[in-house]
Amino acid sequence: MTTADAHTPERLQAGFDATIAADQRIEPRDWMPDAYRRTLIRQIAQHAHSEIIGMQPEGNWLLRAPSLRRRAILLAKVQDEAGHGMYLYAAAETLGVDREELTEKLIDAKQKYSSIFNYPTLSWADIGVIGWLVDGAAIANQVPLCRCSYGPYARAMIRICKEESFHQRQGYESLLAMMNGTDAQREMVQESTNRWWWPSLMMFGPADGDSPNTHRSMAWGIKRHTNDELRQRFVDMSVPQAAALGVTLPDPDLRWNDERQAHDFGEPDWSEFRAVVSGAGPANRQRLEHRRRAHEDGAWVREAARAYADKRSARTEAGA
Ligand code: FAQ
Repeated sequence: MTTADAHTPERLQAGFDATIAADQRIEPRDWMPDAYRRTLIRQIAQHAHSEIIGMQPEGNWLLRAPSLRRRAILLAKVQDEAGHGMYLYAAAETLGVDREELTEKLIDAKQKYSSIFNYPTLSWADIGVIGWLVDGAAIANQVPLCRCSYGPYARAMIRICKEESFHQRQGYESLLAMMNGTDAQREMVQESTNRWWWPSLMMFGPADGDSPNTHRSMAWGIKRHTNDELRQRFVDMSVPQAAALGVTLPDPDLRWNDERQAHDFGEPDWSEFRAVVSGAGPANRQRLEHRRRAHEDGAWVREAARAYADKRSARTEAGA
């Protein structure tokens, strides 16, 4: 076989298919179908944007945390989220897109971010519940992504999941402290759980029958489970945690099904999900406006960094 033969479209596709079938990783230097590249850029960019926008609901409570210890923990968590966004933008860049371009698409509302971050944080209990339920759902969804077929994404996810695990625990621990406090604190935790439960279930995406991307993403080894499988796993995981905490999950249809060895549960309000995803959620406008403003305010930092980099490379060239 000549080198030219090895690069025919059929052979390139066959090489890609063989790598996926052997459950090995595709790396940036490898040939990949355009649709695989596009799907990864879409998912990784949405994921990165979610981490960056996800800093806002919690940032809202940084100056109102009830103690220095709680503030330090929350600050560390929000900083981790910025870091996750950076790892993910870097992973997306290995696919040939530019972080600047992705940021523009986010602030122009041309790319999505997770629906969950379009809900407001109304009480301090929301910070604990975000750790418990939102990070809990993120972990259920993201641990399988550590085995994603695209190497840079899979490797970024390993580190992210370790940090998400700390995020989940700090939230749960903060709720335990409140549940051991006053009646008013217990009511606050229950009220917050009532508001966040259904939006957390929506984080997993539409029901399998309405998910246009799942089938192909699973065939490519990007997603390892369907949206409904992961949602079920999250419900089964959360029920004993809610019981240990002493809160009630706001779903009258939630019960153990012995035959399925899993919990039955009610249907999320999919019309609400569609509204939030299409920009009409309670805080969509506020989140994007805030992000846009932060981007404009940061222009001088980007300019200074560029000028510094230019100066260094000019010096290196002069010295060479
Ligand atoms: N929100 O065909 P599918 C975090 C869109 S990070 C908005 O099922 P797919 C950390 C979907 O993009 C949370 N849009 O799509 C943290 C698609 O639209 P498109 C983010 C959604 O990709 C914690 C359309 O609906 N995590 O929480 C949502 O196969 C605390 C059809 O859907 C990730 O991004 C949604 N919930 O499956 C930070 C994980 N669901 O693009 C701060 C990686 C679906 O065709 C504080 N992503 N859509 O126009 C994934 O696993 C997948 O992309 C899914 C969606 C499962 C989210």
